[in-house]
Amino acid sequence: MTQSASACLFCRIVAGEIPATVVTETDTTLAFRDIDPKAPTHVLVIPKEHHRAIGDVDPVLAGQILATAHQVAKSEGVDESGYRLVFNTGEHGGQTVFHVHCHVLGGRGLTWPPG
Ligand code: DGP
Repeated sequence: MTQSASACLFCRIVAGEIPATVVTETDTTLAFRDIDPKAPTHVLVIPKEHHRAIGDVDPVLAGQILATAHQVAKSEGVDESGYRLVFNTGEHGGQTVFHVHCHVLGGRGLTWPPG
């Protein structure tokens, strides 16, 4: 962790200091709409606890993030048509917010490979 939790954008969303459109939450995770959506469904699922990247998350919490992501796909109605889960990680992965987050993308045909 190179950023203090108090300075972290997503920790501030968890704390209610910065508004976000919350889709769902659990004891350990929060799902909210991306501010700059790249698909009709674009939701971010984060752990409420600050961790920099997916490699820093213990397997139980990682599973909770994935379970919430799947729940979001169902509640958004994209689980049947298909969707994509993405963890951008580090500089080459395109991570810009260093609080681990899972992008849930769906609602249109997504291309491959990514840019
Ligand atoms: P990444 O590039 O994987 O680190 O994605 C970070 C995402 O966070 C990006 O898609 C835009 C989103 N984002 C950045 N700032 C905010 C914010 O203040 N609110 C919300 N809801 N999303 C944000």
